[in-house]
Amino acid sequence: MNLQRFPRYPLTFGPSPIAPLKRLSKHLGGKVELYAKREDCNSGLAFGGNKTRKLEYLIPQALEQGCDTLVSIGGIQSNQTRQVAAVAAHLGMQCVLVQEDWVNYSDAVYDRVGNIEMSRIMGAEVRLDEAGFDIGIRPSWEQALEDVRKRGGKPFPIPAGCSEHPYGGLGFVGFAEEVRQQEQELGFKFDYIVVCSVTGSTQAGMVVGFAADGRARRVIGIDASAKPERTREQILRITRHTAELVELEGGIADEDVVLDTRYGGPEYGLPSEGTLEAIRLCARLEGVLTDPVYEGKSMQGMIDMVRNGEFPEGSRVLYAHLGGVPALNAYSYLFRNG
Ligand code: 1AC
Repeated sequence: MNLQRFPRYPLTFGPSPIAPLKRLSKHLGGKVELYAKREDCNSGLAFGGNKTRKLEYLIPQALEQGCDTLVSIGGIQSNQTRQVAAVAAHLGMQCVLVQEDWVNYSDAVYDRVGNIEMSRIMGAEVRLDEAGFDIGIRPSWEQALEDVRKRGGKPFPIPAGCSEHPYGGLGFVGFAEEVRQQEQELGFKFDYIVVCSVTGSTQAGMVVGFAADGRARRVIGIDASAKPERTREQILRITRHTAELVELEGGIADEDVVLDTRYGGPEYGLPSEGTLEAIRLCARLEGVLTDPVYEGKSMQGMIDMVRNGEFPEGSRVLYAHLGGVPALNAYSYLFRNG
């Protein structure tokens, strides 16, 4: 596998920490050891997160092409757009963000707090758009690119979640390599890796990265799109493309993409009672916060699988915390009583 040939612009602190979730593991019966890899603490740029790791492989292209404006898209409480805004500010670039109406939810200040608030503070031009949830390429985003060109700028296109960008999967190939190094220091290997999936490139990169040591199917994606067929198709496509880019030996089979569809509902961006219970449980036992859109759903999935005995006794499970927490403020009503 050859990731090294791709230039990387450092935006993260370095390897993100791996911390045991001791009290949660004990609470769930102590037969499975849970750990978290903290992508939510991976950078000093507006709290970082999984997109910051991905952007490390996109930004060299933006710089090489002489682009002056990063243009991206997501929902109103998108983590992607917040991280793109932070990177643009950090590099002295302009930023245009399309924020579509992906979530059927409106806390009083849903479009003013959390991620979108931070993007505005960091100077991004934020465009609200009424279109609903869709992880594909969107006319609103293409229009934003065109508008930047018309006003004489040079846009660099960054699709939702970085996922449809040809290099969108590379960052999480690097994640797997980083985990392998950390495993050497820890003296053991993880049996499973649990990750939230919506637009697909986080899981795709991991599948490629862990395929290199035979663990592709140990990457358990938890769908949070509530449209899992589309998400699965996109993960598989990005996985195959990324595998080719890094010259992974052995290729990728359909079965290498494992996507659990039990926890994504009721809709993208809306938590179930089970999601809320998982968020509170992890927060109260570990002081680790998750959110109703992304990591609350993967936390719910992991907890449920431990409770159901779906991980063999003695397994070590690595939960990838991707950094969705800034959206929490936008869901304050759900937590008004804790
Ligand atoms: C859905 C890509 C996504 C975001 O933050 O906008 N994770």
